[in-house]
Amino acid sequence: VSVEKPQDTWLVAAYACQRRSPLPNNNQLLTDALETLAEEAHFCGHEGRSLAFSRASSVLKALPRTVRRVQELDSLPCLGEHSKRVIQEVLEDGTSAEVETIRQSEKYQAMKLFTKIFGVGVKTAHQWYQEGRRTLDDLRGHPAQLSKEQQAGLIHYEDLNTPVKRADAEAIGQVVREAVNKCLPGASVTLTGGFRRGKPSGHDVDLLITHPVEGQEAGLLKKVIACLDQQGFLLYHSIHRNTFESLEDSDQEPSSHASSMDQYERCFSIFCLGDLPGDAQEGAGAEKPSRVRRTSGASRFWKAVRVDLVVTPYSQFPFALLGWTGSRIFERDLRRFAKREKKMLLNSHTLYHLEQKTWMSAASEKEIFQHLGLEYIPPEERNA
Ligand code: DCP
Ligand code: MG
Repeated sequence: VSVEKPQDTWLVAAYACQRRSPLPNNNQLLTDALETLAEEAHFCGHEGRSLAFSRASSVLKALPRTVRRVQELDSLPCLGEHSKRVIQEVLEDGTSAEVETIRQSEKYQAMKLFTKIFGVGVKTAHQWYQEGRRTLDDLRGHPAQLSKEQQAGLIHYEDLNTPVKRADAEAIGQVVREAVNKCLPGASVTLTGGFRRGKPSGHDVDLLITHPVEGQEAGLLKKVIACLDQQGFLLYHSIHRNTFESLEDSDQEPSSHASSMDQYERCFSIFCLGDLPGDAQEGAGAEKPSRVRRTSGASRFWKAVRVDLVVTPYSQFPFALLGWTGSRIFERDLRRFAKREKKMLLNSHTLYHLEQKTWMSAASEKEIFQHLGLEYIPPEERNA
């Protein structure tokens, strides 16, 4: 009589902020398929459906090895019938007919093309699609209908859709650090977003700026931008004012709307990443002074890179750092966990206890995890 060895089952927590999701992702073929479905649902305005596919994908990113059979997934949370069917198809055939049909569809391709333009969201992309536009040239023909941001996005479309390498992100971080320190000695610049999670490349460079003396950071962003612009680093920039009211000073409760957009003073910019000054090349597209360092590419000696600069008061810095490190699903589940399991509101500024009606301060990310009763997950394991 043989005793059947119980099948190894994976124990995976339901909230992404309770899971460790290191790189690399061992199930990329499956997560790519599920993320296409999530994206398609998002393009159609079906946010709940989109989130369900994103969550299914995220769960697979926590698995320590590649899935071979769909039965291995029985113990996992967040996997609905539809996701499982697609996973099974990909495991058996290497591809899912439903996913391939979406990828080939005219609408998906146009929406993808348009939403990859800096400054274009799903709403605008959809409107253009309805108007019968399909290509970037269809848009270039009507520049007056585009915002300044979108115009810059179109001009630099190819560069901005080429992954940014870590070395380039660090070079830009250093340039910003020098400018920041010239404007305000003692201020710090922290590389966040996907690069802080250890990703080797990303779509942009996310930088947080703060100063240990609260209040010193006021007015800093304008000066830093002027300094960078003067040196020829900026191809485009737009500053957005801080609209976050200090709620601690009022008796108002924070909005329970789980907004993912914070209200720090920030600058959306496009950087010019190129050769060191002095190597300036003649002709061939070297219209812009080049600064950071030489990048590959034969005919041109600079490239455009999206950079977000965000300024935070020191006391809010740990919340900003936690909120800007991501991943998106990790952030979403942190906020959902806080609200549903702990009756607390978390955003990129603060943590508020809804029942005790108190604000919870934190000097580090670790303290925020502690307030939430969560095990600390380092940035490298937040790739949910
Ligand atoms: N973020 C968020 N919700 C948003 C926008 C951003 O929670 N609506 C947070 C989580 C992201 C981080 O900010 O991880 C940075 O945003 P990015 O879009 O730059 O995302 P990543 O840096 O993770 O990805 P990429 O490597 O593509 O830049
Ligand atoms: Mg990023």
